Amino acid sequence: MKKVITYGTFDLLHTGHINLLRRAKEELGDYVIVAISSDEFNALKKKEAYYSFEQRKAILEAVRYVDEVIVEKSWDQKIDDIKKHEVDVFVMGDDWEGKFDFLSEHCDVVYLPRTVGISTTKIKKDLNLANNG
Ligand code: C2G
Repeated sequence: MKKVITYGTFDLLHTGHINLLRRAKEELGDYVIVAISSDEFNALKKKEAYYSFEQRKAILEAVRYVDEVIVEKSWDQKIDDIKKHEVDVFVMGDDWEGKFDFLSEHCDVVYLPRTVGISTTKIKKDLNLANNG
């Protein structure tokens, strides 16, 4: 079994997230683990998620491409996660290109093109405009 892991907040789940998860499952391996940022870690990332960790976890667990959801609590847990879960491939969108190359000692590191034109920030902005004219 080829295991893939990815990390993120995954708030207001959208097709950009889904495209990454689908490619992880269909192209990179056959078991996909998603490490979802806790609410506390989001604060460290200066990100405020609309959905709580529990809600984001429940949503991701319902995605057909996701086999397991774990929590991301810090920047420093990736190597331990890779070892503990016997991960073969680490994947992120290419907005992170190069940032996690140090993991290549432990597993393959893949950066996939981000889906253009969609983001949680854009969704919030568009909704705000729609509501406030
Ligand atoms: N993504 C994408 N296309 C988009 C938007 C997001 O491919 N249009 C990808 C990102 O590149 C990332 C994943 O979806 O790989 C999750 O995105 P975020 O929730 O924004 O993740 P981020 O806040 O960047 O957290 O330790 C790593 C961090 O937790 C990453």
